[in-house]
Amino acid sequence: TVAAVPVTDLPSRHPDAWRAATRHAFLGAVRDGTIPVAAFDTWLVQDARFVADLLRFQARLLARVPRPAQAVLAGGLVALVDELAWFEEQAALRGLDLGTPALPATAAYAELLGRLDDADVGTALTALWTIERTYLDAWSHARPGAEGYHAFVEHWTQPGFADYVAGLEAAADGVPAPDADAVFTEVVAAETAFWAMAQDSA
Ligand code: HMH
Repeated sequence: TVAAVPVTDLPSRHPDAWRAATRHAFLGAVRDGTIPVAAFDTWLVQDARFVADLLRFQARLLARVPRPAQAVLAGGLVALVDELAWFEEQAALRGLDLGTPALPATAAYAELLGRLDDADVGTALTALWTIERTYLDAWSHARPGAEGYHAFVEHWTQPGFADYVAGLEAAADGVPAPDADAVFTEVVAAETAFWAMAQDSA
């Protein structure tokens, strides 16, 4: 058997895919203020849907992770419940309807999360780490963010979020995935498609 790959090696094993997901033009536009308001609002509504999908996925995954990973996943679940409330507040402030249907990239990402229910635990944990690590790095690229977007950028680059991602790293490395590269590239492609969806909507 081949030695397991630590998850933090995955970005450098797939540099082009990683760059596409974490240096996307959407983030650059949030940083420099050229993001069309409609594109940002589309992102916000679709991401609220994604967070609701992720919360359900993570609840199902929590039920089957080994003992040491339980605390980090449970803590993350509570954070996702708060996160949904935060999205609801932001949507209300901006007059957005969170009942807007899922766009194709959101629906495809939900379908990927559904398939991960049938994957081994190591693969699902590597996917979860990739989901969150991509977000942390992507929003870090948008720092400090243009006027009006600071709260969003800060939200996703808080030290507490980085700590959570570090916890997920330990959880994922505790249960090696049979094909970490495959699940990593699939998740990263879904993240790239998600940014592109928001940007192309405007
Ligand atoms: C698309 N990926 C996407 N949205 C998010 N909120 C996260 C990751 C982080 O939870």
